[in-house]
Amino acid sequence: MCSFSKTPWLVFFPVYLTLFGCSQLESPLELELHDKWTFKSVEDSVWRPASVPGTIHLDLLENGLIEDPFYRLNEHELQWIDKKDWEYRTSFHVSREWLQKEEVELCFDGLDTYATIFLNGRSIEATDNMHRVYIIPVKHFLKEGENLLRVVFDSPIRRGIQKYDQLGYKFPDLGNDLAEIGKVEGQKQVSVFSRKAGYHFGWDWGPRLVTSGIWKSVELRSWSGFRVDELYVLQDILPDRALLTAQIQIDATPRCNGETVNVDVVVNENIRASMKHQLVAGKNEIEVPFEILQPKLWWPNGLGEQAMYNITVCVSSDNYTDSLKRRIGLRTIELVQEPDSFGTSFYFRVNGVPVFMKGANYIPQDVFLTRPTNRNYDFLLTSAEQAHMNMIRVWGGGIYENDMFYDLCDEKGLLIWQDFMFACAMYPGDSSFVNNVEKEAEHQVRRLRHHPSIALWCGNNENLSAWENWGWKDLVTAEQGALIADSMWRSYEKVFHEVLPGAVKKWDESRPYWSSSPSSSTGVTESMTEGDAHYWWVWWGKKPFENYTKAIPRFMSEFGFQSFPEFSSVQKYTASSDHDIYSEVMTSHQRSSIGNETIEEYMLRDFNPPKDFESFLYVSQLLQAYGVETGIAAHRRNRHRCMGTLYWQLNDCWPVASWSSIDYYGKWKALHYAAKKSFETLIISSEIVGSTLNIYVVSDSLQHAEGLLELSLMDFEGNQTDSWRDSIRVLANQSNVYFAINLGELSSKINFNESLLRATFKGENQRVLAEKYIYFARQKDLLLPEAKIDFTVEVDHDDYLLTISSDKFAKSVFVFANSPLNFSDNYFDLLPGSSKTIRIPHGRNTNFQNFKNSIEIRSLRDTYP
Ligand code: BMA
Repeated sequence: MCSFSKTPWLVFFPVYLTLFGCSQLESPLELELHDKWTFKSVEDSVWRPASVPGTIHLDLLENGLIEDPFYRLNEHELQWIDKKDWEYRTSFHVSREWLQKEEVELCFDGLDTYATIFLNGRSIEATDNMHRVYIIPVKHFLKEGENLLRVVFDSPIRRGIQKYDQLGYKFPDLGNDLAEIGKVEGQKQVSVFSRKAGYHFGWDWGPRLVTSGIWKSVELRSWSGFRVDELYVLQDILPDRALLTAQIQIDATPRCNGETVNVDVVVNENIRASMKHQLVAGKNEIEVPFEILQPKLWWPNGLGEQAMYNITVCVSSDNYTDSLKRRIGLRTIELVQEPDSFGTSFYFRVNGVPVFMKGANYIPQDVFLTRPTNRNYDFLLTSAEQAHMNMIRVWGGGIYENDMFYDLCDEKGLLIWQDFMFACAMYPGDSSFVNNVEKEAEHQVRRLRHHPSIALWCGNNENLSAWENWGWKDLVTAEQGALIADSMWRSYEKVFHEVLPGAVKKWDESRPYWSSSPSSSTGVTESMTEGDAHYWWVWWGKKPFENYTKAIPRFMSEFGFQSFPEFSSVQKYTASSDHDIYSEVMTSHQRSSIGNETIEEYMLRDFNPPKDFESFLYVSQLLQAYGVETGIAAHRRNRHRCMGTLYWQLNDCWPVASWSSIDYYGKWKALHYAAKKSFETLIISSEIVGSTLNIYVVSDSLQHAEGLLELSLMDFEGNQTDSWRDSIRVLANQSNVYFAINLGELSSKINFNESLLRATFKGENQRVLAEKYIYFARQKDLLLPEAKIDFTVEVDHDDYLLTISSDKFAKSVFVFANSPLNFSDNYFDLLPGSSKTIRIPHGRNTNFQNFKNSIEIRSLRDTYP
């Protein structure tokens, strides 16, 4: 579908017929043009089958012309693809009925990126922005019978170089700097000129594979009379009713000038408001007020239901009819920035309630954007929901996601921090660039504003920090002169302080606009006392994880640490001879300039050196989980100051060592299991201050919780040394210390290296509401016993139930089983003499015996030499 999603007429038609009895009316026609496409390089003569939507690399792969770009070093061999021009063509049949319509248009939902479109040999459009929709009136180019459609893509590199040469100066651009592989353009920075996903040019977690192609759907549409172009619902939510206004746009042809149409607003299946309107030729803008009494509100994940309403507008005249549907949620959202004792707050208030945001940063799921299926989208966002996230940040170096992504976020209660697609670079500000951005912003804001999940629009990712704090301004001034530096900053101001906020104000006024992440206000770099922060002193600055407990911002929109994918994933993109983190293949699938050495350095601070490659991968995941959960817990404990924690990053776009919590193949890393626990509504957390161990209970619930806090001190053999109990009332939406223990007193009773404190908060009927094992020594100093770990498996409907038991304490128990699906828990600690049952969905075609035979269990102790 084009810029909006229309009601499939066949679905809506029966309802409409029953409601209004308008069977003879003429409605718009739509035809998807996804068949019979072929492609070739412009200088070639052989046409080969192509997929639309698709991308050049996948077409070459499908035709056996290239090897899997993600396997071993194949990416390096494929850098010729983006230096060539490619063309695609198809033919389609047009009947007389189509040509009798007053308007016929060809609609490209997405072209990547420099395309010239030819219809029956005539050039009808040239494009230069993959984030825009192109709608071309084609009635006069079409003929009855077969029509030939051809799309020629210029090399994005060549077009970038042309722009660079015109301008003659260099824009700082991190993405482009990162990608050494395949760069023929020397020092010329080309990616910033193209309105194309920045990560295609390489990133510190992604390959350099610069695609071209018809990456979204193509459609022929025709209509006569009028068409409903837009429906947007303005909301004013009062305690007992929602006062709504349907803003409707109707496009009418001269034939309908002066004709009266009937406009009905339908909520779910009931007409709520009707009016008559006299059309004028061209655009008609109509507002229809209506109400929903006792509205069900839409809530973020964890706080309530995600109630949604289908709003349909039906417009009909004596001869024509059309309709358009939106699925909306009723809720208020505010970004609250008020002076307080720390500086200025930065939090989201949803339906009047301050909500602590828990989540992660999202990048595109594949470098080849047409590859992820609906199931992949559902899997990833379900994984976020299962980890109790309530916010995802769509990062600015990728794409504005497809409709399904936002529909799923609406359904799962995942709020979206939506960046505009600008990241880690300075961009041009000439009028053609700015115009292009204006059109992109209008299209995307109008497309996405219907979704209750969209919480905030953000101008860019890190452009401001890079300019002000990473030395870019000084570098440009020194290398290219103050005039060029000034002009770069003016371009920045034009795009991020004028054009983008202007588009949000015009099309989506109720939503906040934030000019750059991180920043403390418009044009002012980040601070720990206001705005949002990206804290990279851990990782880039090599500071200890403990720094997360000291550096508490108002809203943490990025922080993170890398790990490797698990061994079964690494096996998919390597040969066994590559199994060394410094092998050529493994280093090629590690794009951070400081990646392996940083993982190793941090690992030795907290863990013993792992005995082999496989153990290294596993310990790297434990390390990442430990680091990030330290940060999450600190942010949540300090929720009076910091009201959000979004770690970097949720997912991967190819198989690689990265900051992700879910690898490219969908395997949850230790971090994802840890995030699931750390983001629970109620958590127990601890902090040592001086010689006191403070036990916190943090609650994101809107209700207080009464219960018993039980603390049990034990050694690794299972002997209980001490215990405490206290009845407590955990206050709603707060973090507080509910118990304190003097460590000095403990030291006489236990050996810190072989003891732990089990803290449990129990509600009615002994139900465990939160639980945490607290350790007193670094993991490498724990005297882990050699535990005997056993398991049994049984089948329970669609799941396998795996019960794992251990005679002694076992740390970070990792279960591997031959299943593409993730488990209810993994990488968990087992208390001495205890057992734990985890659930593993068995998916399709899994044979019980094979599954059982595939099970392997390891714990941290097994990685010691
Ligand atoms: C963040 C992101 C990305 C980058 C990541 C890891 O700040 O915005 O640009 O991949 O750091 O370095």
